[in-house]
Amino acid sequence: MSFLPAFMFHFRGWKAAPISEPLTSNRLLATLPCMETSINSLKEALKNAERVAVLTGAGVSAESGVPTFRGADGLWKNYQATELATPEAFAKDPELVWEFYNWRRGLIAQKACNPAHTALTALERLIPDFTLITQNVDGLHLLAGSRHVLEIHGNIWRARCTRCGKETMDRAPDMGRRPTCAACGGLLRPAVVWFGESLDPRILRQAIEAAQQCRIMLVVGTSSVVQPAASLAFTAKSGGAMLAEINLEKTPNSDFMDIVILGKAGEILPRLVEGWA
Ligand code: BJW
Ligand code: ZN
Repeated sequence: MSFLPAFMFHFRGWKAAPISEPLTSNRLLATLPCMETSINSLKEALKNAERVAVLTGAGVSAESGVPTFRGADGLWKNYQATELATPEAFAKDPELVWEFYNWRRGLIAQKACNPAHTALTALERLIPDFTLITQNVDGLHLLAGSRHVLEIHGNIWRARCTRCGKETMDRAPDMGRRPTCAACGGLLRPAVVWFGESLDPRILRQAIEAAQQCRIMLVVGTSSVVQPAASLAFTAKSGGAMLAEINLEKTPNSDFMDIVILGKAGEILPRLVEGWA
């Protein structure tokens, strides 16, 4: 059997990403008093903050059923990032890369935003100066109604021409094996940021400014291993911000945080915005 059919079979057989380290009832009980205090402290701090930045990652969409990258069943546990999410991979085999992205587009097209996305739209309405920096390419923050969103790793629903650079938005779940530009006929590529590629300097600059100027940064559902996104928390801290992390598990940045709340984004974030007087 060739590589391609096996690859396709796996894509079709994919299930929603499970939570990598489930909170057992014992663990939840053990952490509950501390977690309650942390949630209340963070909520009070948010009520007094004029400027807030939020950095989100794949964990925010996990409860919508969108696979994460590095969890037990994450994309990069089952597939080589170097074969699918680098410019070299695309140059070598654009059809394989498009197959991967078409599969993900088809999957994400069926998903809806979850209470984590909705809570962040509510937080944006409560905070005078709010910036949502997301590494997610699924577009679910925008679908939920968040307005000031910086998609630092691009958007899976956009494609960019490799010849003329023109970008188009296309929500078709399947773009075909070798989609081409309507303007010049050049080969299209997904308008996402692959490993080894620079982030859009304009968007990155806005993200850095938001991190420098915020009073609180929430870091939600990211493993904090991919740069330069992970460093935005350090930028915020250097500017004097309070850092709070919401994740199922500790990350390499946890020790640097002022508050760490272990739990599901879809459960913790709604609690931060409920009942503001
Ligand atoms: C939940 C949850 C629930 C689950 N509730 N939580 C400095 C040092 C070393 C290396 C580098 C460096 N600077 C740059 C690099 C190279 C590279 C990099 O960072 N490599 C590291 C991995 C080592 N970075 C780059 O190449 C970047 N480019 C760049 O910097 O250009 C200049 C440059 C290049 C080369 C060298 C030096 C400078 C570009 C990075 C692009 C990343 N692209 C991807 C793919 C996007 C397109 C696509 O989707 O196909 O972006 S990779 C993938 O990782 C994706 C994500 O946005 C990104 C981050 O992943 P994320 O969101 O954190 O997801 P996970 O799965 O890792 O974590 C999920 C988390 O959620 C977990 O913690 C769970 O516990 C948690 N969770 N359920 C709460 N319900
Ligand atoms: Zn073109």
